[in-house]
Formats: sequence, structure tokens, C-alpha cells
Amino acid sequence: MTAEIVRTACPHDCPSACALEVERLSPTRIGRVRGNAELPFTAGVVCEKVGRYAERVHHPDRLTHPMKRVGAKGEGKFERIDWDEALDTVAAAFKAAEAEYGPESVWPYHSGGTLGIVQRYGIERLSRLFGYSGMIGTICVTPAMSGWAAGVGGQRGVDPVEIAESDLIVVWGGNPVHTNVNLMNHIQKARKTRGAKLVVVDVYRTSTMAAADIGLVLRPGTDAALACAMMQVILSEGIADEAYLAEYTDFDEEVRNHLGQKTPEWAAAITGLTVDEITAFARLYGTTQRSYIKFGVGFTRSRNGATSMHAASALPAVTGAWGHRGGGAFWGSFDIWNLDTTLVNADDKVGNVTRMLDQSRIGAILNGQEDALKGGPPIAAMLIQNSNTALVAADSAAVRRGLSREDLFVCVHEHFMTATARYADILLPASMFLEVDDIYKGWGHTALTIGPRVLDRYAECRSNLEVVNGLAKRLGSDHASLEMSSEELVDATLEASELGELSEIKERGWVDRAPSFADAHFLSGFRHADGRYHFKPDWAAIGPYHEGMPAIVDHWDVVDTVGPDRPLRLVTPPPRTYLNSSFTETPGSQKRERRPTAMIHPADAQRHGVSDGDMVRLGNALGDVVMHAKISDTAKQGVVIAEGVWPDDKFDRGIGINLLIDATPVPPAGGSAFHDTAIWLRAEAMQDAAD
Ligand SMILES: Nc1nc2c(c(=O)[nH]1)N[C@H]1C(S)=C(S)[C@@H](COP(=O)(O)OP(=O)(O)OC[C@H]3O[C@@H](n4cnc5c(=O)[nH]c(N)nc54)[C@H](O)[C@@H]3O)O[C@H]1N2
Ligand SMILES: Nc1nc2c(c(=O)[nH]1)N[C@H]1C(S)=C(S)[C@@H](COP(=O)(O)OP(=O)(O)OC[C@H]3O[C@@H](n4cnc5c(=O)[nH]c(N)nc54)[C@H](O)[C@@H]3O)O[C@H]1N2
Ligand code: SF4
Ligand SMILES: [Mo]
Repeated sequence: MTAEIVRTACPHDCPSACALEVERLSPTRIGRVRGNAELPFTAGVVCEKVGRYAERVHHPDRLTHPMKRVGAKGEGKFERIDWDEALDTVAAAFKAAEAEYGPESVWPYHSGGTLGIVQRYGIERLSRLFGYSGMIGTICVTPAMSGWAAGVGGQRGVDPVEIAESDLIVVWGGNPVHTNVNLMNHIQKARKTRGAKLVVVDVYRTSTMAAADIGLVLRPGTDAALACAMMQVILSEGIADEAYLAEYTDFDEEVRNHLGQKTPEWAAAITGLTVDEITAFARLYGTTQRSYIKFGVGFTRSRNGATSMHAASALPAVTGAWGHRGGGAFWGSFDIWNLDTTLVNADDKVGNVTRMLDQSRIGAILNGQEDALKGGPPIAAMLIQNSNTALVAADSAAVRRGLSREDLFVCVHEHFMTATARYADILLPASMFLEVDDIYKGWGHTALTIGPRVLDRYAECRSNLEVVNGLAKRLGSDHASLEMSSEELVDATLEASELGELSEIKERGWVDRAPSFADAHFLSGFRHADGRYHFKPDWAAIGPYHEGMPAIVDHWDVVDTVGPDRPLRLVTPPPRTYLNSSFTETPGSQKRERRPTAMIHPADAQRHGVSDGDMVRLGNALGDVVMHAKISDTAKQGVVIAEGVWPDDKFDRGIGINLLIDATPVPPAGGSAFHDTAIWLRAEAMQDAAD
């Protein structure tokens, strides 16, 4: 069989947002998936999990037809029904909820299963057309955004392809070898062609750090202390760009005096780094004009995550690195797109939404907590697309208690029988990206990627668009988008946004949306009203939970407190071949990731009587989980690393790691502190029999 190469784009929640080339073996079958070589950021590179996407799209466990629940909620017993019965049931449940409690009692819920304009955000039309509750999507980047907004303003920065011109690259609080592989390609090229240095700041020796010239392993939640001490060194040694500070920032004598106290000795006590490590990094950074910081979002998943991002984002303002090619910083592109989504997302009807609920507080919301419900009615009906909330949200026991409520109707639209799908009253089979059309914002670069469909419909699967359209029509709307196919909506959106013809863009696979040099480097001003970078942020303008946040750039000591009853700190970062809970079903990924593992420092292991390969129990007030121990000095003493959000069946009690994660919103605008959990640990009596 000769394979035809078809261009499309990756829909997964990943900063790489790759333009792809797929081997189409037949209208229903693919072979390998590769990166498009012409999009500069993708540059022909693709991650291993998507390289073998055939394993996911042709997986034997894919859901194939609509079903209704016949067992208990959470049990996973279903019976086949047809699409009309399924959609009629959901529409009737939405109407019944509205009749009893008003439209705000219906909550369409989504997350990053696909990031498409059509297939992800199209569900928001339900809230907008019918006045249902809306959703504030906080689970992923809100703490990062808040910290960046505090200092820089808008959500943009220097395009990572400019790394080709950098002399010093700092990867701060992210693990691109796992989560953003294309970035590594650009970093390695700069090292080869210019001798650029790579510094990695993390809380354990990640695979990214293994590739670095300098690796700094600090205590979790202490990045702001490192950043402030670096600024102290740079200012006191006279290597700051004083002219830049005066012209482009709100820096003044008060900030200077404040930072003057943040000595390397002060930061060493907080971070666990040595004074020499801090000083040497500060000097290297301070004396390199073309220094580029790529911020991950991992270091913002702590209670002080937004203040950490704010402090670290101040570094290029102190050195003036923003002014140079290959200099500056970046975490994500969110404000550069200028897409007209009036039609595709019913933006014209936003005014109908009277209650916005916090995605990350789903547990509190479904359990009727009044502040989480904002004083409004309880949630009585939901449609969930693109989200495995029962596994990935914080305080997952609370989420499941909520999903189990007999007086809550839940429709889940999914690819697989996930933890969340098991709670569905109606379970619908979803198309995968290869079977639909969409466009994606490359949040880790600056191209809008175009993802036309590659394969025919699989079994009875329907796209997110088709499900929402089918429901909205039954509920009585005649919005223009409801009669349009995904291809027509993509075309109409590109046209309304004045980006050209779909047929022509399809060939190339993307549209360049890079801001000009001056805008990306903020030479035309930072994105605040005064055009300046802010060392003194206005946290109150960013979110409601701003009380007590530092008035001037600082380390904020509010992380989960370790103590005698919970002496260790748990960090739960992404593994290489699982993407949140996606790909946990594919054999290639399962083979690489093996089993849930807690990496424990030798000194901690000894103190707790744990040996390599033992089963250990990790717990706190929310619950406890059991996994295998690996003894390793990868992190500081006192820090336990457990990569991955593993499915329930990998744990003895059938519930994953997020049982332990507290759902208190991260200041100032919400989000979850996934890497900020104080725990106790004990060796289980049973040795590792199954291994
Ligand atoms: N393979 C794979 N790829 C993914 C994902 C996945 O699960 N697997 N998830 C996708 C999603 S949804 C997102 S949002 C992105 C996230 O991509 P990144 O920006 O890379 O962010 P994270 O991967 O969350 O960051 C993880 C790193 O942050 C470190 N970290 C945790 N706490 C701290 C701290 O206090 N300080 C410092 N300096 N470092 C800390 C962790 O140890 C880990 O190495 O990746 C996406 N890509
Ligand atoms: N402990 C811990 N927890 C975390 C994190 C962490 O680092 N540590 N990371 C957090 C982060 S950054 C994020 S973004 C969240 C992610 O949380 P989620 O966005 O919920 O991510 P996934 O677990 O991958 O679940 C996405 C689901 O959507 C489904 N899906 C994919 N495409 C489609 C589609 O086209 N249609 C429909 N209907 N369904 C589809 C997939 O099959 C999958 O089950 O998890 C968070 N949870
Ligand atoms: S998951 Fe990320 S790296 Fe892998 S293909 Fe998709 S966008 Fe690219
Ligand atoms: Mo995320």
C-alpha cells in the first residue's frame, strides 16, 4: 500500500502545537505521524506519543456508540442506545434542570482534550445561547498568566524560534524534553551553532536538566527567592541596565532598597541552593545580553505560583535583555491571535451568561458549596467534553462525590471509558482530531495551525461540534453556527479574521501570527496603561484572591506547610509519554512509563525505612495512595516526585494521585497547586510481589 502524506495539526494540550504530516494508508487508517518541516517551530520534529498515534486512533477500546447508564454511577455499566435517544435524553434533562432551578443549574464543562477553536470552545455556545452557567478555565495556566500579567501585562513574549540567536538559554520551571519537545530542538541548535549555554531551574534532575550546562535544583515554591537574589547581585554589582530600568519600568528607589535586602545568603536559606550557585548564575545571566528565559508553567503550580512567575519575569527587565535579539523571555502566546470567533463560539451572545464558575473548583461546586456556586442554584445537569475531570482535577474524591449525586444528570462525550465517563448517565463516543476540521493557537509559539480532517468517521463517533449542534437545535436555538460543518466554521472564522482562504492555508498548514520585533520585545511598551514593566504589581486588578500578596516583587511564603505530621513535599509533574491522562491507554506509552512511582531521597527513605522497589503509602488529610518507591537523590531531601496522573486501576483503592491535591484556589485568580502538597509517607508491609 502506498501512503499518501496529508497535512494537519496536533490538537493536544501542549505548547508545541505541531503542524503534522500524517501517512494516510486508506480513508480509515493511518501509519506514522511526523512533524511538518516547514513550520519553523515544529521543524519536522514530533513527540514519540503522537508519532505513533495509530495506537490511539485505532485503539480497540475506543467508544463506538452512544450508551446509557444501567449500573451505579461510577461503576461503568452501560447499555447501547441510538443517537436520537441519547440527545433527546440530554436535552430533556437540561430542560428539566432549567424548569426546576433556572438555566444557571446547567453547566457545560470542558478542558484541553482538544484545543480547537471549533471542537473545544464550541461547547461554550450552549451557555451563551441558553444562559447556562459559564466556565472560567483555570486548571492549567491561570497562575502563570496572573504572574505574567502582574509584571509584563499581555500574554506574549519573544518567539522561541529566536533562541537561534541567544547566547544563554534558561529553562525555568518546565521540562520540555517531556512537555514541549520541539523547544529542545531549537535549544540544541543554538548550542551547536553559537555555543549557547543552557541553564535549567527545576526541583528535580529532569531529562531536560540532564542536557544542561548548569542545573539548579531548588526547593519547590522558592523560585521567587532565587530571582530576587539574582536581581540583588545584578543591581549591587553594577551590571543592571539602569537606562533600561528608567525608561521601560516602574523601578524606583523603593524597589532598589527592597531588592537590596534579598541577598544570596537569604535566598540560599529558602531555596536550598548554595550562595555560590546563586551568585554565579546571577553573574552569568547579568552579563549576557542575549539571554532568553523560557518559562514552563510547572513552577507556577504552587500556592505562591503567580508571585514566582512575577519575580522571575522581572529578570530581563533588570538586565534590559528584552532589547536584544535572542534576548527576553516567553512563557506562552495568548493575546496575539486576534481571531474573530463571533460565529464559531457565539461571542455575540456572551451577555446571556450570568454566572461564571471556576473549572478547578468542580468538587466544591458539585457538592453545593455556596461560595463556589457564587450564591446561585446548584448544578443539576452537565455536558462534559474534552475533560477527564474525575482524575485530573484537584481533590478528586470531592469531584467524584459530586459526580455521584443522584440528583445530578451528567452527559460525558469521550474517546475512552475514562474515570469521568464512568459517572455518565449518557455516554457519547467522540471523534478524534484526525476525523474533524479545526484550527489551533500555538500557545508555545506564534503560528495558528490548521487541522483539516484526514480520516473518515469512525464507527458512530460524532464530533464535539455535532453534539453541541444537535443539542442546541433540540433546545430551540436557531444560531447560524448550528447549521454549519466544522470545515465551514473554520473557513468562516479565517475569513472573518481576514487571514485568507482555507484552501490555500490548508496546503501550508499554518498562518504566521508573530508580533513584530518591537511588540514581542516590548520596545513599543509593556502591555500596561503606562507602557512599563511593573515591579509593583496591582494584584487586585488581576483576581479576587489577592489579599496578602506582596506589593513589591518578592518571595511569598505561603506554600503548604511541612511539619512533623507531614514532613515531605509532593510534586506531581508530567511524564514523557502520557499527556495528563491522555495516552495512558496506548501500549507504547504504557511500556515506557511502567507504573506509578514515588522518587524518594535516600535520606528520607532511610528515615522512613523504605528500600528501592518497596510499596509506599503517601497521604494527608484528604486521603492516601500506594505506589512503588524509587530511591534517588534527584530532588532535595524532603521532596518526593511522582510523575503522572495515572488511571485509577493502577492504585489499590481505585483512585489516583489527585486524591491528595488540595483544591484551594491559587491567588490571585485561581488554579490548582498541583505541585504543592505536604504529605506523610510510610513503607507498606507487603514487599513488591508483582514485580
Ligand atoms: N508528555 C507530556 N507533555 C505535556 C503534558 C503531559 O502531561 N505530558 N502536559 C501538557 C500540558 S496540559 C501542559 S500545561 C504543559 C506543561 O508544560 P511545562 O511548561 O513544562 O510545565 P510542566 O510540565 O507542568 O512543568 C513541569 C516541571 O516543573 C517543575 N516544577 C514543579 N514545581 C516547581 C517549582 O516550584 N520550581 C521549579 N523551578 N520547577 C518546578 C517540575 O519538576 C517539572 O519538571 O505540558 C503539556 N505537554
Ligand atoms: N497531579 C496533577 N494533576 C494535573 C496536572 C499535573 O501536572 N499534576 N496537570 C493539570 C493540567 S496542566 C491540565 S491542563 C489538566 C488537564 O486535564 P484534562 O484537560 O482533563 O486532560 P486529560 O486528562 O488529557 O483529559 C482530556 C480528555 O479529553 C478527551 N478528548 C480528547 N479529545 C477529545 C475530543 O475531541 N472530544 C471529546 N469529547 N473528548 C476528547 C480525552 O480522551 C481525555 O480523556 O490536568 C491537570 N491535572
Ligand atoms: S503532543 Fe505536543 S509535541 Fe506531541 S505532536 Fe502534539 S503538539 Fe507536538
Ligand atoms: Mo495544562
